[in-house]
Amino acid sequence: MSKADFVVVANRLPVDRAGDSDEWRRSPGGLVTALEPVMRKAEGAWVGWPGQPDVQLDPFDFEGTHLVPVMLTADDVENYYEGFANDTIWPLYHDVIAAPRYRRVWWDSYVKVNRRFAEAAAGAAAENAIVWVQDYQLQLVPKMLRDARPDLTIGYFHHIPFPAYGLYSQLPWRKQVLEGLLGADVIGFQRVADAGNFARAVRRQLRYETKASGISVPTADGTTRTALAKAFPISIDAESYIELAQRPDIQARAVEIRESLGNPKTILLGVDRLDYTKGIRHRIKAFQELLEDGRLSVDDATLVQVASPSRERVATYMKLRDEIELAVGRVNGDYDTMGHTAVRYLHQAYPREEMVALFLAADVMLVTALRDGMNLVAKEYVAARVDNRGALVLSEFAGAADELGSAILINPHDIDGLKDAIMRAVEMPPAEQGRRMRALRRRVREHDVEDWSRDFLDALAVFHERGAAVTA
Ligand code: GDG
Repeated sequence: MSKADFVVVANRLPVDRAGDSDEWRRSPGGLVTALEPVMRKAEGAWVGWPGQPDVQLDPFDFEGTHLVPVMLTADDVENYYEGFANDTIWPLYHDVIAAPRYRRVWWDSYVKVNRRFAEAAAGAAAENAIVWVQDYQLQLVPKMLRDARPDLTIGYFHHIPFPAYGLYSQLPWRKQVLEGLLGADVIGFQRVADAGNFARAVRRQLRYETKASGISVPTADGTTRTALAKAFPISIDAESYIELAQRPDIQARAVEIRESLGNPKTILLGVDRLDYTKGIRHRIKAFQELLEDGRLSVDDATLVQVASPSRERVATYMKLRDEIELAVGRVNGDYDTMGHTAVRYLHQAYPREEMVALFLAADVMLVTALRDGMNLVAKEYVAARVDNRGALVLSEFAGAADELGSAILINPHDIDGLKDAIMRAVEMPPAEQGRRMRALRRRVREHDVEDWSRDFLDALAVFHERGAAVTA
């Protein structure tokens, strides 16, 4: 295969293989949808892990994309992925909600695996290609790639928060990670505040100069180049949610869901990966107290919580699952009746159609994240409400709060405030629901995931053109 002019590098390939089947399916992610048109047009390549350990695969083509599998051993999965990425970086970057563990063997594995990704990307990229690296699992790849292939134009997008300097500085490898990221020409963040935190860490740790979004990075030949560190808030494929929400079978399913819950007056909904950043316990606590105070009754309010299984081999996640299930069991034990349940808890993953039916069935959507890069669920709920009904309670600690100001914004640590906000949402008159929902939907439709990738790639194109001018 000839080399590609556009290469995406992500921890995972955009395909899945069910169990021991040999057949690949496109995985249903936002990133995959966002990049599909770009990939097809550019005949791009995608470098990533196929999802199963110890499986060595040759590159292959799938629906117009050239896929370049990177092999991870079971040890790599344990140390690079579950260890450094998900037990060091994830908790540290989410404001140490859980304690990050700093283990040198994990770091060594992270360096080794990042190098493997960088080498695979360097091998797949044509002369002067554009390479777009995704997320916190691969923070060292931009620099490794630039060292190996100075001809490339390199972008990096960070899907999770970048923490304040006081927290970031805990990281024993803080300088190496910053240098790794600064290998990119454009470093994209979800929020303006994340880009600001990054620039501050660069100033404090590396003493590089920053001006507006530009960072002066010294190069090997004694000159400097400018890297751009800026917010590019990610979004969703809004149109596809609208289409699903308009389907009669999905609308009928929403009615059926309400019926199977006993047609309560109010359905409250939470949809999250089972993760300690999502504030699921805070949400359950607030709901439980509202039942206890008599402000809500189990006869007319049910909380549906979908908590899709996530990172089940990481100890913190096992503990979290136990805590949440204990809390759900307590509330239900105290408040369930024969005919009504307080919390319908579902530790399962559902097809997208079922998610949209749930969005349509829910009067109140609860997004109570303690820290979240963006939170796509908030945007999906809004997009699905083609009837302009429903109310969104949204944590100010989720990136989505910067754009979705017409939601009821809350601080999830303030349980009394959260309870009041839930009651405001439950009691919100239809006219106000409509007013707010229209404003929320306008924003999500006007800035969808295609705008996101276009904005990012346009910023990167400026560097690409400059590079072309220098080589010419
Ligand atoms: C990271 C950042 C940032 C969840 N359960 C099911 C299911 N989902 C889908 C949701 C949504 C996606 O997964 C989750 O995205 P979020 O943005 O809410 O959260 P993270 O997984 O933590 O994502 C986050 C994001 O990256 C993108 O940059 O926004 O801040 O943490 O699309 O709908 N989908 C289906 N069944 C489920 O059971 N089909």
